[in-house]
Amino acid sequence: MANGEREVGGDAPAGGFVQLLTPDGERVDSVTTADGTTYTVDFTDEEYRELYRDLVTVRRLDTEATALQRQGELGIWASLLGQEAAQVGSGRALRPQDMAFPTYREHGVLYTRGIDPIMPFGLFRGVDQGGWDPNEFKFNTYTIVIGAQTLHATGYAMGITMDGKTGNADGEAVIAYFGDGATSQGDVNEAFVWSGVFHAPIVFFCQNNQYAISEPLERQTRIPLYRRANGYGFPGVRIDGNDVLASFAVTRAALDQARNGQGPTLIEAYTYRMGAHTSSDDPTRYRIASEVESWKARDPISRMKAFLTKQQLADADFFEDVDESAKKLALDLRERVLAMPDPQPVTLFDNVYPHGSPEVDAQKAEFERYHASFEGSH
Ligand SMILES: Cc1ncc(C[n+]2csc(CCOP(=O)(O)OP(=O)(O)O)c2C)c(N)n1
Ligand SMILES: [Mg+2]
Repeated sequence: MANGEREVGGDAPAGGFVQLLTPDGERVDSVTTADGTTYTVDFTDEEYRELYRDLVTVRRLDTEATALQRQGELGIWASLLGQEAAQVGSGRALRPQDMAFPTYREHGVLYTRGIDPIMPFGLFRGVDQGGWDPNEFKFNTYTIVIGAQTLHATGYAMGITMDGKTGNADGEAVIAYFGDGATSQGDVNEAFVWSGVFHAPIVFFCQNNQYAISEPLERQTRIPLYRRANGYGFPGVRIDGNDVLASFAVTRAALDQARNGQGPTLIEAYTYRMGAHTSSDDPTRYRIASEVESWKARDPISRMKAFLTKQQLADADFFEDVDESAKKLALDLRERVLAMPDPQPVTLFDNVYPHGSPEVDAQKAEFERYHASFEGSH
């Protein structure tokens, strides 16, 4: 079926998208897009169950983070609520050697890379830089500057090509995450140009959650975002971003093409930000409740649960076990966040340059003297 002809239960945007699991939990065997590519998945029963576990776990961790922020334990939180399938599906589609470049909302992808979920919490609590070793986990640090990571990812993808690490089935590939709003940034345009021209081994994964803070999608584009890719000379595919199977299938295929030397792909994951932009935002000021309600019916987790139940792949005990272990992880996370030590103010100057700098050292010394001047005073 052509991408342009597909209508799925009235929930597909005009122009259609790749969907392998309907909101009611019905499995679509395969989808063939207008360019003749057929997408499907071939999971074992256990793999289906594990995907469900991932979805529930990342949502539970996110819920805990939102609660921590509301209790004053985090300065800010950028919730992934509603975007679990886009993130878990694409994250699990990465092969171990693939490198990911996230924004600030990719907690679900981070989880699939095997990073301890505590890692970004220092950043949101304001007690450290929120870092991990990008090379160890093949997951770059969070980027707040909208769109900037698409350029970093493009440079990295061109670099691994020059290093001879691509061009075969075992090669490396790169994925860059960004939002619908980011597509209006110059950086993303430049990343598309360079990747297209240099045939870089990269997948651009755009989570179109319909908003850039308060700005709706129609303020970013007159055409569906995935069609932008045509202008840069590489394929664009739109997927149901609330379908973990479609997210896996299309990302896996695009990454494999990239590693085989067939150049970039733009994936538009059509989804919805169910929560606020961040905990500092009040979405009731710019969107109506009925819109949020209509997206609840397309929830990524309930459709997977419906599928597992209908196919008799899981029973009540399984679902209870998943909920319980997710809760345990979340409560453990909470305890560890509360126990994070406050940093000494002077550590602000650490890690500015890898090998130090006389200027920064001088500023640090002055800062220490200044703080010492308060000693003994009240
Ligand atoms: C270069 C730059 N400009 C502006 C901002 C402020 N800002 C933070 S998030 C955001 C909206 C991003 O929207 P989108 O790309 O759709 O991602 P989403 O937050 O919806 O995941 C903006 C404008 C920023 N962080 N960086
Ligand atoms: Mg957005």
